[in-house]
Amino acid sequence: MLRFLTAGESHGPSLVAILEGMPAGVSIDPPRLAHEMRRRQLGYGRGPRMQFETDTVELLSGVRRGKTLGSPIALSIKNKDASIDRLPVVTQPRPGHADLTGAIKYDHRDIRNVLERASARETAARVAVGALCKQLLSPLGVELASHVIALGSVRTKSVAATVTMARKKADGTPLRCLDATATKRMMKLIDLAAKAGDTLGGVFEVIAEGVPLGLGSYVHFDRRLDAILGRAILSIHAVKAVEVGDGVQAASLPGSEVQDEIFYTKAKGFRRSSNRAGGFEGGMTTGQPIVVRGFLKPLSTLRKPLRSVEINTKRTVVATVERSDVTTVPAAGVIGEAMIAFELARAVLEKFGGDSLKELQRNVSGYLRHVKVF
Ligand code: EPS
Repeated sequence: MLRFLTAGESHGPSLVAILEGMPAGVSIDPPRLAHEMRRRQLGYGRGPRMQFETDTVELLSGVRRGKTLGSPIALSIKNKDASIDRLPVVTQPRPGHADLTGAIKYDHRDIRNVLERASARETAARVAVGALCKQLLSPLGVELASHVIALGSVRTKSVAATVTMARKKADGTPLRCLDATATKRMMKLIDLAAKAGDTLGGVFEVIAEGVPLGLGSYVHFDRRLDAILGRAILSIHAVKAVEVGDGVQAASLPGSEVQDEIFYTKAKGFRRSSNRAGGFEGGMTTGQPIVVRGFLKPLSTLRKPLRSVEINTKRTVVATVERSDVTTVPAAGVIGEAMIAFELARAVLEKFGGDSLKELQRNVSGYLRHVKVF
Protein backbone atom coordinates (compact mmCIF):
# COMPACT_ATOMS: atom_id res chain seq x y z
CA MET A 1 0.00 0.00 0.00
CA LEU A 2 1.29 3.48 -0.86
CA ARG A 3 1.86 5.57 2.26
CA PHE A 4 4.04 8.41 3.45
CA LEU A 5 5.25 10.13 6.58
CA THR A 6 6.79 13.55 6.95
CA ALA A 7 8.90 14.92 9.79
CA GLY A 8 10.56 18.22 10.52
CA GLU A 9 10.03 21.54 12.28
CA SER A 10 9.54 24.82 10.40
CA HIS A 11 12.91 26.21 11.61
CA GLY A 12 14.63 22.88 12.26
CA PRO A 13 17.52 21.65 10.12
CA SER A 14 15.39 19.85 7.54
CA LEU A 15 12.01 18.60 6.42
CA VAL A 16 12.02 14.92 5.54
CA ALA A 17 9.60 12.41 4.04
CA ILE A 18 9.46 8.70 3.35
CA LEU A 19 7.21 7.43 0.56
CA GLU A 20 6.67 3.70 0.73
CA GLY A 21 4.99 1.45 -1.84
CA MET A 22 6.06 3.18 -5.05
CA PRO A 23 6.48 0.58 -7.83
CA ALA A 24 9.85 0.09 -9.51
CA GLY A 25 10.68 1.58 -12.89
CA VAL A 26 9.00 4.98 -12.55
CA SER A 27 11.08 7.73 -14.17
CA ILE A 28 11.85 10.52 -11.72
CA ASP A 29 12.71 13.78 -13.40
CA PRO A 30 14.55 16.09 -10.95
CA PRO A 31 13.65 19.31 -12.85
CA ARG A 32 9.97 18.35 -12.60
CA LEU A 33 10.39 17.87 -8.85
CA ALA A 34 12.11 21.26 -8.57
CA HIS A 35 9.35 22.89 -10.63
CA GLU A 36 6.65 21.62 -8.24
CA MET A 37 8.63 22.85 -5.22
CA ARG A 38 9.02 26.28 -6.80
CA ARG A 39 5.30 26.52 -7.58
CA ARG A 40 4.48 26.10 -3.87
CA GLN A 41 6.72 29.02 -2.98
CA LEU A 42 5.13 31.52 -5.35
CA GLY A 43 2.08 33.76 -5.10
CA TYR A 44 1.43 37.40 -4.37
CA GLY A 45 0.95 37.94 -0.63
CA ARG A 46 3.48 35.38 0.56
CA GLY A 47 5.83 36.36 3.37
CA PRO A 48 9.59 36.99 3.43
CA ARG A 49 10.52 33.36 4.12
CA MET A 50 9.73 32.33 0.57
CA GLN A 51 12.21 34.90 -0.76
CA PHE A 52 15.23 33.14 0.70
CA GLU A 53 14.28 29.45 0.98
CA THR A 54 14.97 27.42 -2.17
CA ASP A 55 13.18 24.22 -1.12
CA THR A 56 15.56 21.88 -2.93
CA VAL A 57 14.69 18.19 -2.69
CA GLU A 58 17.52 15.76 -2.04
CA LEU A 59 16.56 12.16 -2.86
CA LEU A 60 18.29 9.91 -0.31
CA SER A 61 17.03 6.47 -1.30
CA GLY A 62 14.69 4.52 -3.51
CA VAL A 63 15.77 6.14 -6.80
CA ARG A 64 18.79 5.09 -8.89
CA ARG A 65 19.81 6.45 -12.27
CA GLY A 66 16.55 8.33 -12.60
CA LYS A 67 14.23 5.38 -11.86
CA THR A 68 12.46 4.18 -8.74
CA LEU A 69 13.73 0.90 -7.27
CA GLY A 70 10.53 -0.20 -5.52
CA SER A 71 12.19 0.45 -2.16
CA PRO A 72 11.17 3.30 0.19
CA ILE A 73 11.96 6.75 -1.19
CA ALA A 74 13.47 9.01 1.45
CA LEU A 75 13.90 12.71 0.77
CA SER A 76 15.09 15.81 2.55
CA ILE A 77 14.53 19.54 2.09
CA LYS A 78 17.02 21.64 4.04
CA ASN A 79 15.77 24.76 5.83
CA LYS A 80 17.94 27.81 5.25
CA ASP A 81 16.30 29.33 8.32
CA ALA A 82 17.25 26.62 10.82
CA SER A 83 17.10 28.94 13.83
CA ILE A 84 14.85 26.79 16.03
CA ASP A 85 17.23 26.74 19.01
CA ARG A 86 17.75 30.50 18.99
CA LEU A 87 14.10 31.56 18.65
CA PRO A 88 12.34 33.15 21.63
CA VAL A 89 9.88 31.41 23.93
CA VAL A 90 6.23 31.98 22.93
CA THR A 91 3.57 32.28 25.62
CA GLN A 92 0.82 34.34 23.91
CA PRO A 93 -1.21 31.95 21.72
CA ARG A 94 -2.56 33.10 18.36
CA PRO A 95 -6.34 32.60 18.03
CA GLY A 96 -6.94 30.19 15.15
CA HIS A 97 -3.53 28.50 15.24
CA ALA A 98 -2.70 25.22 16.99
CA ASP A 99 -0.95 27.23 19.75
CA LEU A 100 -3.25 27.07 22.78
CA THR A 101 -4.82 23.66 22.32
CA GLY A 102 -1.47 22.15 21.32
CA ALA A 103 0.26 23.61 24.38
CA ILE A 104 -2.37 22.29 26.80
CA LYS A 105 -2.58 18.89 25.11
CA TYR A 106 1.19 18.26 24.96
CA ASP A 107 1.88 20.14 28.22
CA HIS A 108 4.30 22.65 26.67
CA ARG A 109 5.06 25.94 28.43
CA ASP A 110 6.79 27.18 25.26
CA ILE A 111 4.26 27.38 22.43
CA ARG A 112 7.15 27.28 19.95
CA ASN A 113 7.25 23.52 20.64
CA VAL A 114 3.80 23.39 19.05
CA LEU A 115 3.96 25.97 16.29
CA GLU A 116 7.16 24.66 14.78
CA ARG A 117 5.46 21.44 13.70
CA ALA A 118 1.97 22.91 13.23
CA SER A 119 3.35 25.36 10.65
CA ALA A 120 2.33 25.01 7.03
CA ARG A 121 6.02 24.72 6.19
CA GLU A 122 5.47 20.96 6.54
CA THR A 123 3.58 21.06 3.23
CA ALA A 124 6.90 21.43 1.37
CA ALA A 125 7.52 17.75 2.16
CA ARG A 126 4.02 16.87 0.97
CA VAL A 127 4.55 18.66 -2.34
CA ALA A 128 7.76 16.67 -2.87
CA VAL A 129 5.84 13.42 -2.21
CA GLY A 130 3.02 14.58 -4.50
CA ALA A 131 5.52 15.37 -7.25
CA LEU A 132 6.77 11.77 -7.10
CA CYS A 133 3.19 10.49 -7.25
CA LYS A 134 2.50 12.69 -10.29
CA GLN A 135 5.40 10.97 -12.02
CA LEU A 136 3.70 7.62 -11.40
CA LEU A 137 0.35 8.95 -12.66
CA SER A 138 1.63 10.64 -15.84
CA PRO A 139 2.54 7.41 -17.69
CA LEU A 140 -1.02 6.22 -16.92
CA GLY A 141 -2.43 9.35 -18.57
CA VAL A 142 -3.49 11.07 -15.32
CA GLU A 143 -2.62 14.78 -15.09
CA LEU A 144 -3.42 17.35 -12.40
CA ALA A 145 -3.51 21.12 -12.15
CA SER A 146 -5.02 23.78 -9.90
CA HIS A 147 -6.03 27.41 -9.91
CA VAL A 148 -7.39 30.03 -7.52
CA ILE A 149 -11.11 30.76 -7.86
CA ALA A 150 -11.60 33.19 -4.96
CA LEU A 151 -9.48 35.33 -2.71
CA GLY A 152 -11.11 37.14 0.18
CA SER A 153 -14.35 38.57 -1.17
CA VAL A 154 -13.22 38.49 -4.84
CA ARG A 155 -14.50 35.57 -6.93
CA THR A 156 -13.47 34.71 -10.47
CA LYS A 157 -15.90 34.28 -13.36
CA SER A 158 -17.07 30.69 -13.22
CA VAL A 159 -15.44 28.52 -15.94
CA ALA A 160 -15.11 24.79 -16.50
CA ALA A 161 -11.32 24.85 -16.29
CA THR A 162 -9.12 22.14 -17.80
CA VAL A 163 -5.63 21.00 -16.83
CA THR A 164 -4.22 22.63 -19.96
CA MET A 165 -5.98 25.93 -19.22
CA ALA A 166 -4.80 26.00 -15.61
CA ARG A 167 -1.21 25.15 -16.57
CA LYS A 168 -1.01 27.60 -19.46
CA LYS A 169 -3.02 30.50 -18.13
CA ALA A 170 -3.02 30.31 -14.32
CA ASP A 171 0.51 29.15 -13.51
CA GLY A 172 2.87 32.03 -13.96
CA THR A 173 0.28 34.68 -13.01
CA PRO A 174 0.72 36.40 -9.62
CA LEU A 175 -2.13 34.50 -7.97
CA ARG A 176 -2.31 31.36 -10.15
CA CYS A 177 -5.72 32.54 -11.33
CA LEU A 178 -7.42 32.29 -14.76
CA ASP A 179 -9.27 35.61 -14.49
CA ALA A 180 -6.97 38.61 -15.08
CA THR A 181 -9.54 41.20 -13.96
CA ALA A 182 -10.24 39.34 -10.73
CA THR A 183 -6.47 38.96 -10.18
CA LYS A 184 -6.03 42.75 -10.18
CA ARG A 185 -8.82 43.15 -7.63
CA MET A 186 -7.38 40.33 -5.49
CA MET A 187 -3.94 41.96 -5.52
CA LYS A 188 -5.45 45.25 -4.36
CA LEU A 189 -7.24 43.44 -1.57
CA ILE A 190 -3.96 41.79 -0.52
CA ASP A 191 -2.22 45.20 -0.48
CA LEU A 192 -4.99 46.59 1.74
CA ALA A 193 -4.85 43.60 4.09
CA ALA A 194 -1.04 43.86 4.30
CA LYS A 195 -1.34 47.55 5.22
CA ALA A 196 -3.95 46.76 7.86
CA GLY A 197 -1.83 43.93 9.34
CA ASP A 198 -4.57 41.48 8.34
CA THR A 199 -4.75 38.19 6.39
CA LEU A 200 -7.00 36.69 3.69
CA GLY A 201 -8.40 33.28 2.82
CA GLY A 202 -9.92 32.04 -0.40
CA VAL A 203 -10.72 29.05 -2.58
CA PHE A 204 -8.59 26.87 -4.86
CA GLU A 205 -9.73 24.24 -7.33
CA VAL A 206 -7.85 21.06 -8.21
CA ILE A 207 -8.60 19.26 -11.49
CA ALA A 208 -7.45 15.72 -12.30
CA GLU A 209 -7.95 14.43 -15.85
CA GLY A 210 -7.50 10.96 -17.32
CA VAL A 211 -8.48 9.18 -14.09
CA PRO A 212 -9.90 5.75 -15.00
CA LEU A 213 -13.52 4.97 -14.15
CA GLY A 214 -14.04 2.88 -11.04
CA LEU A 215 -11.44 3.96 -8.47
CA GLY A 216 -12.89 3.86 -4.96
CA SER A 217 -16.07 2.00 -4.10
CA TYR A 218 -19.65 2.44 -2.87
CA VAL A 219 -19.50 -0.74 -0.77
CA HIS A 220 -18.12 0.77 2.43
CA PHE A 221 -17.79 4.27 3.91
CA ASP A 222 -14.02 4.26 4.05
CA ARG A 223 -13.64 3.12 0.45
CA ARG A 224 -15.50 6.12 -1.01
CA LEU A 225 -12.72 7.96 -2.82
CA ASP A 226 -14.47 11.36 -2.81
CA ALA A 227 -14.52 11.15 1.00
CA ILE A 228 -10.84 10.21 1.02
CA LEU A 229 -10.02 13.22 -1.18
CA GLY A 230 -12.12 15.39 1.14
CA ARG A 231 -9.99 14.34 4.09
CA ALA A 232 -6.80 14.95 2.09
CA ILE A 233 -7.88 18.52 1.28
CA LEU A 234 -9.07 19.22 4.83
CA SER A 235 -5.67 18.13 6.13
CA ILE A 236 -4.08 21.18 4.48
CA HIS A 237 -3.40 24.00 6.94
CA ALA A 238 -6.18 26.63 7.16
CA VAL A 239 -8.61 24.63 4.97
CA LYS A 240 -12.00 24.64 6.69
CA ALA A 241 -14.29 23.32 3.93
CA VAL A 242 -14.12 21.17 0.83
CA GLU A 243 -16.39 20.84 -2.19
CA VAL A 244 -16.60 18.06 -4.79
CA GLY A 245 -17.97 19.18 -8.17
CA ASP A 246 -20.87 21.60 -7.79
CA GLY A 247 -21.61 20.23 -4.32
CA VAL A 248 -22.46 23.48 -2.55
CA GLN A 249 -24.76 24.81 -5.27
CA ALA A 250 -26.33 21.36 -5.74
CA ALA A 251 -27.73 21.46 -2.20
CA SER A 252 -30.16 24.22 -3.23
CA LEU A 253 -31.19 22.95 -6.68
CA PRO A 254 -33.77 20.33 -7.76
CA GLY A 255 -32.38 16.92 -8.75
CA SER A 256 -33.23 17.48 -12.42
CA GLU A 257 -30.71 20.34 -12.51
CA VAL A 258 -27.96 18.50 -10.65
CA GLN A 259 -27.48 14.97 -12.04
CA ASP A 260 -25.33 14.38 -15.15
CA GLU A 261 -27.51 12.62 -17.74
CA ILE A 262 -26.17 9.48 -19.44
CA PHE A 263 -25.81 9.07 -23.23
CA TYR A 264 -24.27 6.37 -25.43
CA THR A 265 -22.73 6.25 -28.88
CA LYS A 266 -21.04 3.23 -30.42
CA ALA A 267 -17.93 5.24 -31.22
CA LYS A 268 -17.46 6.88 -27.82
CA GLY A 269 -19.31 4.55 -25.46
CA PHE A 270 -21.04 5.99 -22.38
CA ARG A 271 -20.70 9.73 -21.96
CA ARG A 272 -22.13 12.73 -20.10
CA SER A 273 -22.83 16.23 -21.34
CA SER A 274 -22.05 17.79 -17.95
CA ASN A 275 -19.79 17.09 -14.95
CA ARG A 276 -21.64 18.60 -12.01
CA ALA A 277 -20.68 15.56 -9.92
CA GLY A 278 -17.00 16.53 -10.18
CA GLY A 279 -15.97 13.09 -11.42
CA PHE A 280 -17.63 11.03 -8.67
CA GLU A 281 -20.78 8.91 -8.39
CA GLY A 282 -21.27 6.53 -5.47
CA GLY A 283 -17.81 7.31 -4.12
CA MET A 284 -16.25 6.03 -7.38
CA THR A 285 -14.52 7.90 -10.18
CA THR A 286 -16.74 8.14 -13.28
CA GLY A 287 -13.89 8.68 -15.72
CA GLN A 288 -14.77 12.36 -16.00
CA PRO A 289 -12.38 15.01 -14.65
CA ILE A 290 -12.18 15.17 -10.87
CA VAL A 291 -12.95 18.65 -9.58
CA VAL A 292 -12.31 19.35 -5.88
CA ARG A 293 -12.21 22.73 -4.14
CA GLY A 294 -10.56 23.72 -0.87
CA PHE A 295 -11.77 26.71 1.15
CA LEU A 296 -9.13 28.41 3.31
CA LYS A 297 -9.82 30.62 6.27
CA PRO A 298 -7.48 33.63 6.58
CA LEU A 299 -4.13 32.76 8.20
CA SER A 300 -4.09 33.13 11.96
CA THR A 301 -0.80 35.00 12.33
CA LEU A 302 -1.85 38.68 12.23
CA ARG A 303 0.56 41.58 12.23
CA LYS A 304 -2.18 43.50 14.02
CA PRO A 305 -2.82 40.76 16.55
CA LEU A 306 -6.08 39.80 18.24
CA ARG A 307 -6.64 39.51 21.95
CA SER A 308 -5.37 36.44 23.73
CA VAL A 309 -4.25 35.29 27.18
CA GLU A 310 -0.66 34.87 28.41
CA ILE A 311 -0.50 31.20 29.40
CA ASN A 312 1.46 31.72 32.66
CA THR A 313 0.01 34.95 34.13
CA LYS A 314 -3.46 34.40 32.57
CA ARG A 315 -3.51 38.15 31.80
CA THR A 316 -5.24 39.51 28.69
CA VAL A 317 -2.60 40.35 26.10
CA VAL A 318 -2.38 40.41 22.32
CA ALA A 319 -1.25 37.31 20.44
CA THR A 320 2.36 36.74 19.41
CA VAL A 321 3.35 38.18 16.05
CA GLU A 322 5.44 35.77 13.97
CA ARG A 323 6.82 36.47 10.52
CA SER A 324 4.14 35.17 8.13
CA ASP A 325 2.17 35.63 4.89
CA VAL A 326 -0.89 37.74 4.04
CA THR A 327 -2.34 34.86 2.03
CA THR A 328 -1.26 31.40 0.84
CA VAL A 329 -4.22 30.42 -1.35
CA PRO A 330 -2.11 30.04 -4.57
CA ALA A 331 0.32 27.76 -2.71
CA ALA A 332 -2.54 25.81 -1.14
CA GLY A 333 -3.70 24.87 -4.66
CA VAL A 334 -0.29 23.32 -5.35
CA ILE A 335 -0.47 21.46 -2.03
CA GLY A 336 -4.00 20.34 -2.95
CA GLU A 337 -2.66 18.87 -6.20
CA ALA A 338 0.02 17.01 -4.26
CA MET A 339 -2.48 15.55 -1.81
CA ILE A 340 -4.88 14.51 -4.59
CA ALA A 341 -1.98 13.03 -6.60
CA PHE A 342 -0.97 10.94 -3.59
CA GLU A 343 -4.52 9.66 -2.96
CA LEU A 344 -5.09 8.89 -6.66
CA ALA A 345 -1.76 7.06 -6.90
CA ARG A 346 -2.74 5.06 -3.82
CA ALA A 347 -6.21 4.27 -5.22
CA VAL A 348 -4.69 3.22 -8.58
CA LEU A 349 -2.22 0.89 -6.85
CA GLU A 350 -4.96 -0.51 -4.62
CA LYS A 351 -7.14 -1.37 -7.62
CA PHE A 352 -4.52 -2.49 -10.11
CA GLY A 353 -1.49 -3.51 -8.02
CA GLY A 354 1.92 -4.12 -9.54
CA ASP A 355 5.47 -4.04 -8.21
CA SER A 356 6.76 -2.38 -11.36
CA LEU A 357 5.33 0.36 -13.53
CA LYS A 358 5.19 -2.12 -16.45
CA GLU A 359 3.09 -4.56 -14.44
CA LEU A 360 0.80 -1.74 -13.32
CA GLN A 361 0.40 -0.51 -16.91
CA ARG A 362 -0.47 -4.04 -18.11
CA ASN A 363 -3.12 -4.34 -15.41
CA VAL A 364 -4.58 -0.91 -16.19
CA SER A 365 -4.80 -1.56 -19.94
CA GLY A 366 -6.52 -4.92 -19.39
CA TYR A 367 -9.14 -3.19 -17.26
CA LEU A 368 -9.56 -0.30 -19.72
CA ARG A 369 -10.34 -2.84 -22.47
CA HIS A 370 -13.18 -4.14 -20.29
CA VAL A 371 -14.47 -0.60 -19.72
CA LYS A 372 -14.42 0.05 -23.47
CA VAL A 373 -16.39 -3.02 -24.49
CA PHE A 374 -18.88 -3.04 -21.60
C1 EPS B 1 5.75 28.47 5.30
C2 EPS B 1 6.77 28.96 6.03
C3 EPS B 1 6.50 29.84 7.16
C4 EPS B 1 5.27 30.69 6.90
C5 EPS B 1 4.05 29.84 6.59
C6 EPS B 1 4.33 28.75 5.60
O1 EPS B 1 7.66 30.61 7.32
P1 EPS B 1 8.01 31.47 8.65
O2 EPS B 1 7.05 31.05 9.71
O3 EPS B 1 9.43 31.12 8.98
O4 EPS B 1 7.89 32.90 8.22
O5 EPS B 1 5.49 31.53 5.80
O6 EPS B 1 3.59 29.26 7.77
C7 EPS B 1 2.32 29.46 8.17
C8 EPS B 1 1.39 30.01 7.43
C9 EPS B 1 2.01 29.01 9.52
O7 EPS B 1 0.87 29.14 9.93
O8 EPS B 1 2.89 28.54 10.19
C10 EPS B 1 5.98 27.61 4.11
O9 EPS B 1 7.12 27.18 3.83
O10 EPS B 1 4.98 27.34 3.40
